[in-house]
Order: sequence, then C-alpha cells, then structure tokens
Amino acid sequence: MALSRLSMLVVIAIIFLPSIAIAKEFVVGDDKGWTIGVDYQAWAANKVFVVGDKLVFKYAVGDHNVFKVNGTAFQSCTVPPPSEALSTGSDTIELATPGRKWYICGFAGHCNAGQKLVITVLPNTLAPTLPPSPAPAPSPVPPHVPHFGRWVPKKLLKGFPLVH
Ligand SMILES: *[C@@H]1O[C@H](CO)[C@@H](O)[C@H](O)[C@H]1NC(C)=O
Ligand SMILES: [Cu+2]
Repeated sequence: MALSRLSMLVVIAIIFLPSIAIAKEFVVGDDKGWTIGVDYQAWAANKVFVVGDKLVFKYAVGDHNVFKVNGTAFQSCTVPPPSEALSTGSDTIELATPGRKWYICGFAGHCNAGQKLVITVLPNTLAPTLPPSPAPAPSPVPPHVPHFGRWVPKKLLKGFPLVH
C-alpha cells in the first residue's frame, strides 16, 4: 500500500537523517584548548569520532601549532617540515577517513611534554554502506565487451554488437 510505504520512508528518514546530517565539531581540549599540561588521551577517551566530524585546535597564534603525523613520528615526537604546520590558532581538521590519526605540536619540547593527540576515527556506517542501486548478481561478461567502470544493465549490453 502506498500509504504504509510512505510512512515507512518517513520513519526511515527520521531515524537516519539526523545521524547523517549532524557532523560533530570537537574543540580539542575543550576550554583549555591546544596547549601543554592537558591530558589529551583522557580528553579523547570518552569520545566517539566518526568520518565527517571535525577537530578544532585552538591556541594563541605563535604559542603552538599543529602537525598531522604518522604513528612513528607521534611516538618519537618527530616534527615534520615547518611547511606542513597548521598555525592559524583555530585549525579545523575534517576527519575524512577512518583509522588512527595522530597530531602533535611542533614547538620545541611541547610534544614530549604531552602536547600530542591520537584518536581513532570510525567509518560513517550509514553513508558509505547505502548502495547506489540494488547490486546485481555478478554476471559472466565476455571479456571483449567494453565496460564502463560500473554496472551496465543487461538490456544495454544485449544491444551491443559483440565482435567474435
Ligand atoms: C612517518 O613520518 C616520518 C616523518 O614525517 C617519515 O620519515 C616516515 O617515513 C613515516 N613513516 C611511515 C611508516 O610512513
Ligand atoms: Cu605547543
């Protein structure tokens, strides 16, 4: 029935839309911001980071900066070239991919003093798993049929002159 199908869509929309639309913005360290003397692992411990969320590093310009580094550089506090620094005093980083993300301050001694943050970003379970259309069963396509980098309806392929 059209009505029940419609109400089901409404229910689905109510359930899922907010979680897709609301990307969270985390101010690193909250009121304390990005500085020395804050336990950023404690800060991150009770938070869930999802792809699409943002980190905002807030600090007085010239007092700190932000480098995105790998796990090795994070452990050893190896500062990348200055050209890679974020230094606006309000650096927003969108968490674009899932996985571990590491950030350090590049000012001498700051990382070793604990101005470093590691988080784990979870995939957005909703957006990427919604298939663009019902996935067809993989069909044996002759190798000489030109493929378009995506699924082509069989109807279309039948019209294609196959060279044998
Ligand atoms: C990690 O980053 C450092 C410094 O930027 C670089 O030299 C090193 O090759 C990187 N390690 C890996 C495993 O990517
Ligand atoms: Cu610093």
